[in-house]
Amino acid sequence: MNLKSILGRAPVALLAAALVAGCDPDIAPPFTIEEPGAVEGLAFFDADEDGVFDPSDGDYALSGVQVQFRVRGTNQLLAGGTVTSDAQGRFLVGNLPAGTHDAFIVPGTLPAGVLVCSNPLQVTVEPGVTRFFRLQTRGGCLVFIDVAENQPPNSVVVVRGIVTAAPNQLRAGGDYTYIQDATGGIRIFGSSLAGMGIEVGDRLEVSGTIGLFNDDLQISNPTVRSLTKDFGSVAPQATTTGAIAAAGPTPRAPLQGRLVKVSRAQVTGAFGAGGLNNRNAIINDGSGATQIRFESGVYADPSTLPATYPVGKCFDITGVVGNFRGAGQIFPRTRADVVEVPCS
Ligand SMILES: [Ca+2]
Repeated sequence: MNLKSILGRAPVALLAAALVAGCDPDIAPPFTIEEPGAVEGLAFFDADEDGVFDPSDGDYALSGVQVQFRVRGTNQLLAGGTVTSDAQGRFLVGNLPAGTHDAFIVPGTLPAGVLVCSNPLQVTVEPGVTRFFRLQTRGGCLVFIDVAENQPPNSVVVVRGIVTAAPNQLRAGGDYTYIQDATGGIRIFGSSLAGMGIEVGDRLEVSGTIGLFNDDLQISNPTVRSLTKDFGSVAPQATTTGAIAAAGPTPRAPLQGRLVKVSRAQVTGAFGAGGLNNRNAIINDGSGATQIRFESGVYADPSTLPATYPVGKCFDITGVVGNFRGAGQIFPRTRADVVEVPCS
């Protein structure tokens, strides 16, 4: 015996009391259940992400997409509730009970690189009415940076964050950009961002491919989706050389890709010494040794580095955290990011 058959015979006053006593207000009262309704749908790739199907904007219909209409919040299929889109992307399912149901898009029936950003979607069926249902798919879904970082390699991801290192700061070719959101920071790799006027403090939304380069996590082949000038600032997180070194072997460590500051770090090995690249030196604030690396946008010519930052001197250093094959590094973005301080 289901809820409807119980309540269907209950006095109205009792039913009202039951509803007041805490029944889910989203569930339509059973005595209003009437004739079934229908859903007519259109599955399409929304190239310009405006929610409207317009082939002149590059949108196109998707055939063969299977949609399962289910009892909301469950895996239980509604009778006759499985449909597949036709060559025009259209589908029609009739005889659905009135109410709000889940429309679950069977992921394997979407073409490669096509995503739904929320699955299942909700659709409300009204009695005696054919409801139109836009099944919007996209090339990517905006996620937090820490979610993007944990996607399988070569996944297309969409992230948005405040720029902490602008394209032309770190590398002369303009191919390193760093952004950060509340969950983390990450490098955007690609010179296509240079020349767009992107500056520190802008908010940047990009799509691209997540992956590792020399064990450092980055988003490659970026496409800028939006740029908001002067959005805000990111304060460097105080950290230690030991913490940067400890994060080095873990590409998805929270510190990786973040803007940080270490204080009173002493240069303990000369640039290029001990088999290091001549842009790298060992620094230590007493918590453990890590590397500082000056990229070509900060010093085009690394030959001056040993004299500018000699062994034994101490510096407060702001920069973004990365690693090279597991060795933790801090990358100052400008020469002003490195300030000499007394060692004690
Ligand atoms: Ca569109």
